[in-house]
Amino acid sequence: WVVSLVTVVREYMSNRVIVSDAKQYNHALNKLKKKQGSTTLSDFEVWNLFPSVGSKLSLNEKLSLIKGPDMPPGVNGKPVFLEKDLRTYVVQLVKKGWKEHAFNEFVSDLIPLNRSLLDPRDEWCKYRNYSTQLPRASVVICFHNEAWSTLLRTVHSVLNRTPRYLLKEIILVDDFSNMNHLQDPLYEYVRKIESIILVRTSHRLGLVKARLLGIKYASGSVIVFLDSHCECTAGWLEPLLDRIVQDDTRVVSPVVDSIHEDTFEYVAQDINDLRIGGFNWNLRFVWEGIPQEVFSEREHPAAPIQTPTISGGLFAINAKFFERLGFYDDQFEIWGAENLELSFKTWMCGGSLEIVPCSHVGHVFRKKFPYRKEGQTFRKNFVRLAEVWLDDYSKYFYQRIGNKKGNFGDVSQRKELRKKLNCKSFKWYLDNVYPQIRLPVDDAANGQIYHLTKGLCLDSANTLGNLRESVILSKCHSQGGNQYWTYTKYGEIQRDDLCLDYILNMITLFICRGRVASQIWYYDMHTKAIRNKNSNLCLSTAKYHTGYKLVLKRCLDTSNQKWIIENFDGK
Ligand code: LR7
Ligand code: MN
Repeated sequence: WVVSLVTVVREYMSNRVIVSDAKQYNHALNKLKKKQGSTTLSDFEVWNLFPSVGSKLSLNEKLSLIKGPDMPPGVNGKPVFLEKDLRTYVVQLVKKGWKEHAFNEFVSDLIPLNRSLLDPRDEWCKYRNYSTQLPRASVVICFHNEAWSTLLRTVHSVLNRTPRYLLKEIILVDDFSNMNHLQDPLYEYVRKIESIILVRTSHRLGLVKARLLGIKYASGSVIVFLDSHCECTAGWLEPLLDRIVQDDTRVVSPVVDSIHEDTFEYVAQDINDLRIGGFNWNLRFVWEGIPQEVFSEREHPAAPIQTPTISGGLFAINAKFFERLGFYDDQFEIWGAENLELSFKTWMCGGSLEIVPCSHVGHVFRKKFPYRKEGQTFRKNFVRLAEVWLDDYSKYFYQRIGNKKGNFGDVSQRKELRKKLNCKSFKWYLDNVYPQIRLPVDDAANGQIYHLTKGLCLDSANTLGNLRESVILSKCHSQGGNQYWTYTKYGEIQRDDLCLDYILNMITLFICRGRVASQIWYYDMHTKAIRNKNSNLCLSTAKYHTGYKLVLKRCLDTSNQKWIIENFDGK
């Protein structure tokens, strides 16, 4: 790839932890101090100094928009609520932010770039003695059209909460953004900050190739990756580096806390109810609880814990070890699969994965991706992953995508790498690292469930929490995915650990509850009816002006109650 612009600026080297480094900011700060004849500024005054690019509103206007007394907005990670009755042009600004970023950019812009956060660490963490030989880290942050305030808050949180001697540099990789604030204004802003390298790609690389590019500029012996909408908390880096200095084949992840997409509240995970990483047979990363056996053997809830997978965005890895693992598959496009690739190969090729609960980093979780078109699946990435690492288990993934692999390119080099590194089998990984995995039930029927004549399939986007309309009827597409079901020999209709359920008069997906009657569905091969055991009602189509809906009705052997469960042989 061609790099169009590289800037390394080390204007003022100093050992102090810099609170906020933009020249413009310091200049304004000094001016204000002089004017007031004081040396300290209130939080409020500091907040007022930050130019907010997103909303060009006056201070008074801003103040009038925000509910509640907290100043500056978002202080200590608190949520920011907007007043109910906003002027039309403000409503428009808020809408625009949501549309462009799928989070509340307007609110984010109201919060200082260097806002304070509470220390989310357990007391146990604060008395740890970390190695005196901690390595230095290069922090790589890739972004495509990120909002100004989330990107720079990520950067400032690193600068503010990382001891200088541990931070080699921050590498910002701009993956061909076209938003104005990320052009000259970003360059002007970061060039005044010591130890920031801004790399821009000359065409859209996608997150994996952008990371590979960032790695080339990393000179620290450890590389830390962050998404471009994160906030690091006190002492986040030391415990990660400490695990790596003890064993450089460890790949370690902080606890990923949540920054609310609407209010930007920082919500720390309770480490007594810690989540670790798993995956499902769509090859998507999922969060899971800690298995009981592991839980009871732990030294302390804040002690590092091994995990089958990591979420992929926030982690630290020894640069040499990463190189030995062949970094990432460089044919991965835009988004997805690299997290599991790294997870599988770390375990299979001699390393290990850990979550370190003494390290907390927040991330803005969002429900959709602004850069992703509806229906775009990045299938190629997942097929490449399955081809290289899953051995015979790849069949479970292929069933999920209707066995349509598409053109996934050449994977021979990645297979060679696996051989050269003498990596263990996927079976070994499942048996030893992820024994709690749910294997698809082989003796059940797997596939679509569709109406006999209407060409409509049971379809669910699989989101727990949205009971109403979580299961719908849509045109059959034979691509697996949201129309892929498992009909077990006990009569459950499942998707991973969720079961088709009839509760509160709603047909929905709910956690499988051990074969309760509301989750048992009898299929009659002759009448083709699907009858719910608890209610004794049958699945039916019902016509509405918006199209067909899935409902339960008294069993009457009518044409709207005739279904086919694919691959069901009557057993
Ligand atoms: O073309 C692109 N170029 C980019 O540089 C597309 C994205 N990106 C950047 C983007 O600006 C962001 O900083 O890549 C980063 C990840 O993209 P997100 O934040 O839009 O997606 P995400 O939060 O769902 O990403 C999760 O899954 C991805 C799969 O490829 C990556 O592994 C992300 O790093 C991962 N994020 C996390 O693990 C954060 C923890 C939350 C979880 C789960
Ligand atoms: Mn993200």
